Amino acid sequence: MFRQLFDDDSSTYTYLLADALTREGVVIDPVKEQHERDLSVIRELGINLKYTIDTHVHADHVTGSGPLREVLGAKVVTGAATGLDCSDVLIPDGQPLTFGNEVLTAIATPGHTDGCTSYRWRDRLFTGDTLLINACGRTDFQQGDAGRLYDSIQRLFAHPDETLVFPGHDYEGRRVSSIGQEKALNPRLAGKDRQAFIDIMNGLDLPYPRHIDRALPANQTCGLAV
Ligand SMILES: N[C@@H](CCC(=O)N[C@@H](CS)C(=O)NCC(=O)O)C(=O)O
Ligand SMILES: [Fe+2]
Repeated sequence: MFRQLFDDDSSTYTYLLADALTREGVVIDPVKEQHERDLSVIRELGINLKYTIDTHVHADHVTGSGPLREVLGAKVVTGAATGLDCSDVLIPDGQPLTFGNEVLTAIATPGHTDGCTSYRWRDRLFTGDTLLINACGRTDFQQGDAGRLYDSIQRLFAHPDETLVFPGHDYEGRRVSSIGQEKALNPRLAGKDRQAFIDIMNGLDLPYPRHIDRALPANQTCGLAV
């Protein structure tokens, strides 16, 4: 079972994955403001939520993970390098997470933040903000490091071209891409070497995220205190 949900305010994608036989499932990157929506989808599909996973400590919205743990008893999963006290599972690179007969595998992909983690499930990758469609997460705050991000994206690019890419955000309504498409078309990466990528990232000059001052402290407690 698979659903891609969207938060309009932060342009965040939330993913719900479940094993159709056992109904055990996981959610990736829930948004606190969408808590009631997420609960109703989970209940409508009869999913027993085992894990709520944050691909990283978000700067642009408050996570819904803590609230989902409170109501449903799911365990909160974040990348080992986040070091978050509120996390139940600090997942290292390569570690599998099982739900029913399904397996999701963590891939440490630092660069946008140092704790960023992507996940592979079947034919698809959930890339968080490491790899966005025709773009990637910024590297100008939260321990951002363009060189590390380039190296992490190369690990994602090592997957077969037909692997689907489900990003953490899209600001232009695109929902899914593939490794082959991003290799060929992503303007920051296609035909660019590591130094060219670093130069592009260091020259982006993006505006300060609207919700960062409230999101970062709230996400240190997995979204429970705002
Ligand atoms: N305009 C948005 C921007 C948020 C933002 O900076 N998002 C981060 C991800 S947490 C990013 O990397 N965005 C990439 C981009 O804007 O190109 C806001 O203010 O919330
Ligand atoms: Fe982010």
